[in-house]
Amino acid sequence: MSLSGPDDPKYQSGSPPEPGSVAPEVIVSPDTRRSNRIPPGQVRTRKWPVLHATTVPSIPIAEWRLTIDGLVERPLEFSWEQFQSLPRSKVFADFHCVTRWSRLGNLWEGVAVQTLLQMAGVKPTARFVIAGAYDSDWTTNLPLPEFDQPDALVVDRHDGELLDADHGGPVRLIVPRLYAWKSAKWLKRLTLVADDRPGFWEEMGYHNYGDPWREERFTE
Ligand SMILES: Nc1nc2c(c(=O)[nH]1)N[C@H]1C(S)=C(S)[C@@H](COP(=O)(O)O)O[C@H]1N2
Ligand SMILES: [Mo]
Repeated sequence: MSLSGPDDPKYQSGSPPEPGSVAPEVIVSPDTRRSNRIPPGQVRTRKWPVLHATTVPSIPIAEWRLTIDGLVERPLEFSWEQFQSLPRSKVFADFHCVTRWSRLGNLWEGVAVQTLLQMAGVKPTARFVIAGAYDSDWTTNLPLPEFDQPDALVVDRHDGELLDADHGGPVRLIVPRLYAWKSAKWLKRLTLVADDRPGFWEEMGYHNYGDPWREERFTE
């Protein structure tokens, strides 16, 4: 089947794409198999809202780099061409924003986080990941166990289309198990660290962990 985009009338009115309908090579995010896919306090949107803290950075593709560093055996840096030549993966996942919208049944394409972690070789002392982005000093912090999952992806395509700049293109992170603010847009750097370091929204009072199923929205 081909997944419909947010502006497709079928998507607007119909039920969300089901995990059973995706191609066999697509990794299915386990939360899409729940009988109720909408976490507590969330409402389904058929559109895809755009949300970020400041402005959309412009990133000339010739200058784009993705770095993986910190507590790894082999620090990595990819140019756009190098990133495009990596083994590719597809993930079917739901996307939950803490401002209470959920966009169900997204088909994400890119390079699996686990592919990158295997290439870099994670040191046993690593416990958290800091995702840095091209919108100045924006970061978000993630626990390594939720980051190091088969459905976490560094993506450049969504529902068959190149990811546009508003939604984090050329490349963003997708971590379906956590609220969407942990899915860094305009991804620049993944740094493995031993000690946690709250990121932009976490410093502003968002929950440090961010599990939508436990409604970890804000720090008490
Ligand atoms: N670099 C960066 N990534 C970011 C943000 C941001 O401000 N900067 N905002 C986050 C928030 S709060 C949300 S809800 C999602 C929204 O993604 P979308 O605009 O593609 O819907 O991106 C997340 N990733
Ligand atoms: Mo958000």
